[in-house]
Amino acid sequence: MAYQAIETAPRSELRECQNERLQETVRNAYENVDHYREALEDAGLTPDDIETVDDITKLPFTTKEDFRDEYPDGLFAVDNEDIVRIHASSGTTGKPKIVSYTQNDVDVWSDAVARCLEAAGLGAGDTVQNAYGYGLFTGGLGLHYGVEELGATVIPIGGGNTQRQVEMLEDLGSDAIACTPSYALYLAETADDMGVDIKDLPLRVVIFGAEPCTDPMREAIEERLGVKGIDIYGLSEIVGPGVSIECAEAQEGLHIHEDRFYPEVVDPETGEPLPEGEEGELVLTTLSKEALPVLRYRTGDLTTLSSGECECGRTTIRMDNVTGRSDDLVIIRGVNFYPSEVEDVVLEFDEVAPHYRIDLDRVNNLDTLEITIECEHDFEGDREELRDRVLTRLQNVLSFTPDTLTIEEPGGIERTEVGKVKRVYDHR
Ligand code: DLL
Repeated sequence: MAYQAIETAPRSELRECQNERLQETVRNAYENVDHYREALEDAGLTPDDIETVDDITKLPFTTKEDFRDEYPDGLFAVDNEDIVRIHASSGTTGKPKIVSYTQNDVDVWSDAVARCLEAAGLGAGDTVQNAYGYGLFTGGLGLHYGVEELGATVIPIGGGNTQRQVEMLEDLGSDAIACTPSYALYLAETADDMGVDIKDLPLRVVIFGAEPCTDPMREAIEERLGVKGIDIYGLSEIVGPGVSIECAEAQEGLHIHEDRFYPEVVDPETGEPLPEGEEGELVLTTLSKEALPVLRYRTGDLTTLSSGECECGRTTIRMDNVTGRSDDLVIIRGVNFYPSEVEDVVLEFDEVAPHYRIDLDRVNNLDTLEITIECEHDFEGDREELRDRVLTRLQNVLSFTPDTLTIEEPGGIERTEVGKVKRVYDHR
């Protein structure tokens, strides 16, 4: 069962739909957005050159710099009177990326999120506590409209207010909560402090996203909250949450709503398309956005695509959980690693809590790396001995020794109540 028939349709049917929508999207972009008209002309193309999705690689990429250069509305393809909603991305530097929606875009988005929730095992009669921030961030309203579209009940509590969240879980018996993975863990800690065991409540699903979540982190969420953790992915430039989701049945990769968003994976260095199964940067093209058609957007997110029918019956292609971005790569004294690799190692240890931070600095012209971890509440062993074991494991995996490894008391690492967690602090 799926929310829309297209999710389980034969590939040939999906392909036809993609071809048609790609042509319309390219035409919309070319005719209504100067940036795209110029980019296509520079590549010697007209919309007639794009007949099927096999032609997509002829198109130039769109990058986050294009969004910045065209700030605020240079990439919009419709007039103000057709725009019903504006959102913005949560960038950490410079101007945010402004995105817009027509009424039809909002409807398509709500449908995409409803499909996600259905894939996560939710339906009419369920109550979803929405702990994503409401406002310019797409998480809050995106999930909100999806829950309503599904016919389920939404509790629009928004981010933060954690004790209240726990009370709502208890008093209203929410079936699901939507939040970032780091917040799910913070919720568990807060509930512990309040003497509430979330495992005893009706809560059965956490829809987590907006941040990477490694496998050990997911296990910690599932164990502490007594739930199934379902990963939802998306980004403002393409739509917001709802580009893809894991299905509750298999939980083996995230099904992409391919009739709405066309995925490719490319080599992050060269931009060359990579064969299925190879990890690279996810590139997405919107297939039905009216207000903001986006051609071949370089998401920066690293993943792998895999096709083949899933045990849930969906025929759509799946992407691996995103555990890093091409621009997350930490380079320190010539050694490269992704923060998720540190997370993987640290969380192998039962004595260590699923929280960490990485500080990079430069002392006397030399890069330094400090990793801070936190021990679990019930840890009563020798900290020095634990430190040595974690250090040895980090050395083996990263081929690199942090200059300092600090073990904090439980709760010693600052938690993020609202928005996305920040784990890497580069002071260089
Ligand atoms: O984070 C949209 C969203 C809201 C997704 C709620 C899921 C749930 P932005 O603020 O534009 O949009 O940030 C998009 O966040 O390019 C990824 O780097 C990261 N991201 C989003 N979902 C995931 C995920 C929202 N499931 C950027 N796993 C993306 C890993 C994710 N990273």
